[in-house]
Amino acid sequence: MQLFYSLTSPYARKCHIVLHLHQLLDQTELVLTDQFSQEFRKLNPLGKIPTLRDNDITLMDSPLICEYLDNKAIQQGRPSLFARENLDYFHIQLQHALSNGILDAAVASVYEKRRETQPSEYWLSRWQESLQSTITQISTKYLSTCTQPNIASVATVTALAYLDFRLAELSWRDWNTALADWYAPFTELTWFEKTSPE
Ligand SMILES: N[C@@H](CCC(=O)N[C@@H](CS)C(=O)NCC(=O)O)C(=O)O
Repeated sequence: MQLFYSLTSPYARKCHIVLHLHQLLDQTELVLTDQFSQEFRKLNPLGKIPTLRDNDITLMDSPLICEYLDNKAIQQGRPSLFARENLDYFHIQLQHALSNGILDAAVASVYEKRRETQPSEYWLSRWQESLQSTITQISTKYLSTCTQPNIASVATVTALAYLDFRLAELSWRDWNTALADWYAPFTELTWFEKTSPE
């Protein structure tokens, strides 16, 4: 398999973490990618990172890529990170989706701040409001445990790490100390350190 990625893409980092947790790294070539390259656009017409290629299938969109990797790991005898056939399945998918939503709002804010013209205060404050309310909802309703990472905890950790990396001025820990306490131990784990952009 080949994972087309960049060191700073949080969506790619989530897939990279799944490769670590599922011990699939030795079956995967990590290909550093420039999203503007025409070669890459032939592979993924959306020009979005990450993209996964495995034999004759090419997948984009990190939730789909993570699910594909999870399938592969199950076939090799490892337990699912998606809690398949479990009552928690939809709760876990919901936390995954909310965490991706944090990434979408955060990445959009970063792009907006890089605009050559004046960034839109309207959009920046809308995205900040989404970040703040989603962090509260995840913290009060969906937190999964640190001892057994699953796709939900991986996605939330990835999203919070991206806020630290690109939007540290938001000081998200001040919005929710419970989530900050939950997050802290993850930052000591090997898979967190080995996939860090810094
Ligand atoms: N929904 C996609 C989002 C991927 C995405 O937006 N990736 C960014 C990098 S962080 C990208 O490739 N941006 C380039 C662009 O939008 O042209 C996913 O979950 O993989």
